[in-house]
Amino acid sequence: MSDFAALWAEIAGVGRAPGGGYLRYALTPPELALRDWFRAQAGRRGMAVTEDGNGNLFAWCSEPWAGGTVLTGSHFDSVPHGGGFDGPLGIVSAFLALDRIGYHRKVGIGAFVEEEGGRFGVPCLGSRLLTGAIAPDRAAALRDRDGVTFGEALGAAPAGHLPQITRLSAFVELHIEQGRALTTPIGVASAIWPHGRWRMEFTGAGDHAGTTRMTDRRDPMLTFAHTVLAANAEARLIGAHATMGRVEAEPNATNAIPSLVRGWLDARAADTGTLDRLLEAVIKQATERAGRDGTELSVVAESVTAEVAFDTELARRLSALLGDAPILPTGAGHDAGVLSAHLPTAMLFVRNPTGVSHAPAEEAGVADCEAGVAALARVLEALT
Ligand code: HGY
Ligand code: MN
Ligand code: MN
Ligand code: MN
Repeated sequence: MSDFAALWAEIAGVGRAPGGGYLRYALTPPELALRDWFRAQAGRRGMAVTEDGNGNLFAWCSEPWAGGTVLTGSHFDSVPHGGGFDGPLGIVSAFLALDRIGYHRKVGIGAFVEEEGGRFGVPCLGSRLLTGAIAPDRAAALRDRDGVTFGEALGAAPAGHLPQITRLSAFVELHIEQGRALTTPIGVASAIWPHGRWRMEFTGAGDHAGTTRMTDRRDPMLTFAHTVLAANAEARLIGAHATMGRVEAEPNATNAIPSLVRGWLDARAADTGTLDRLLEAVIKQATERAGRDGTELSVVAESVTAEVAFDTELARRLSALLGDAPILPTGAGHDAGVLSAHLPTAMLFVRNPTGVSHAPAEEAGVADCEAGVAALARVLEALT
């Protein structure tokens, strides 16, 4: 068994979900088990482990936060029934890359909390807190589906912005590629599409399914259904991506017209202008339809992530170092995108043969993962 396969096997069973994929929500038992594993791996390598008071964990070869340190790493949490590579691949690869190049370097490994926003709703919550991109009070008050707040799950008020982040000389995140764009084992990221999550609440009048005449209804499910179709159509028209993958209905009964439907719009586009136009078009259609249905619509932006252009020089340098690895953009969000506003940042992508992610079919071949470790080792060696 290769070094990669052996280390990967240690975590592959953690948080496997009945029904397929993984359930590794932030700060729940499977994710906490992975954090313990992280501490043990760091300890085995003589690395000091620190926490930043925001739920992010770090292992350091050198003095924590020392000037000129290169940080690498990713996240352990998953979306519901997500793949096992999205996140953990970057952390496992980081330990193995250091095994190759030695621990005498100014390198740290980060495990960022709640990257997916799968539990508390805001993606990249840990890196946003660390960089001051979200107020600690707002983060502390975010609730999961059981009503538990992030502050309660963390066991303390989040510490918020750590100015020492800017002392680091670079952040390099290795990540599985999440679409069908990469046909060689390794690629380098150029950009992240601007994207966001909007909670749309459609309010109508709850009533009896059997006795309410069709003409007397104010059914928010109709407005929601129209909005789902409109989002899809507008995204196709504009050349962007729109998804409504999460929905809640109240009272959620077969024999009652719902009083409320809550649907989340995930919208992404190659540039901000296109994203703005998409959002405007979807809201316009939803509002018009609400007028016809006698329902009401409110829209709340839960998180908006601006377009990220990674450091062009660094991307070119890493591509050349890796034998002219392709440089490509992605529609997926990453902690690297948040950190890129504060320090030179790059991402390495490992090929995904199924092209599927955020679903159980996400895959990466062992040989490609080994190539990823070798690539990250070369990069860390060159940057330190
Ligand atoms: O792209 C996303 O949905 C998340 O940031 N991983
Ligand atoms: Mn993800
Ligand atoms: Mn990820
Ligand atoms: Mn992501």
